[in-house]
Amino acid sequence: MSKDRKWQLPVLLVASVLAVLMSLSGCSRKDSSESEKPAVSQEDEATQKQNIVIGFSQIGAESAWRWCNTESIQKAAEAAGYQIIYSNAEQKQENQIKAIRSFIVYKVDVIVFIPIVKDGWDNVLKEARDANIPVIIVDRMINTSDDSLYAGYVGTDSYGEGRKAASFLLNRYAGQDGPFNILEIRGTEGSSVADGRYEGFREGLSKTSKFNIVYSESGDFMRSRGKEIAQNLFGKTHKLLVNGQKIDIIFSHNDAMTLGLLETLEEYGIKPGKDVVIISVDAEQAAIDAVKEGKINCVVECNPKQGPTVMEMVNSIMNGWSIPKSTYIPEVVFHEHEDLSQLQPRGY
Ligand code: GYE
Repeated sequence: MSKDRKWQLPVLLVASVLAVLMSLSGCSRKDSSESEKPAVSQEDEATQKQNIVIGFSQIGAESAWRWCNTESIQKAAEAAGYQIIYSNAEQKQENQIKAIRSFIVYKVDVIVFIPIVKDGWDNVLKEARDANIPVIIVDRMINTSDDSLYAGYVGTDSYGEGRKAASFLLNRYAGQDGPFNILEIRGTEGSSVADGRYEGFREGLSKTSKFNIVYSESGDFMRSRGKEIAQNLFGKTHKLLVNGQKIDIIFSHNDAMTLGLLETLEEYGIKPGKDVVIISVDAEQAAIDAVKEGKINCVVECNPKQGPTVMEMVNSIMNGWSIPKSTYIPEVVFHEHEDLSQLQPRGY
């Protein structure tokens, strides 16, 4: 991943170093009257873009997906000529709240933020609204009754991803009676994507009664947790049994957890993709390779390359145009028996 990020600041330092950065980078805040000036030459336009500052609050670096997502947003900002202040919250909501407050103090032009969980943002977003700073929510969604707290959302249809995972199973087991037992490994507790995948999966499966979700646990979207869950469940017997019930299918909410799980199953002599059907979400390169090797049966794509769309939204906002309240990035499904040899490298 890129090592040339302009500013990558520990969250607690954000507020204190912002003033220094202003002088170092020569970036000065555009005052509101500037935006009312008439059209200018291309050169001037580029200079104006340079003056636009985005405060970007990212969740952390829990997966290859997340790394790619961070890079996509940073590179797209750079390509568009915007300055970006990056803050990594290291998986803590309180760090995100502090980062957003720092962005408000700095008077950034736009806040781009990826909420780790759904709840608990209203206060800080009201502060941003009071300061007239538009907020673009990316990737995960918030729970709020006040839509005016954000300009728009750009991200993934996690409910749809859950449904796609279910419909893979409906097709794969068509004509078979069951029952089939499912183990689910969920993403971060309280996050919109884990909830969406959870609900969409169940909604999709509700068309038949032959699937039973017999066990579900959160692995926080982390590879180490996927490994740990498999160790705790199967470590003693080295058999695909949970509370005495045979597991036929594992649905894992992301590739990082799936890859950790695969490693453990193989250590125990269990063949993923054959002894147990594996469904994952994200479609990072390692998961696509596992599909090719027959170790994962289906991967529902979740596209981390959200940067260019986010920058289109920033551009619209800066021009005073309204943006759609929700924009979903298109996503596909990869599955066994599909020829994936011509697939472009995923880049993450
Ligand atoms: O699936 C996972 C990441 O929020 C959609 O978070 C994202 C999820 C993605 O860490 O790998």
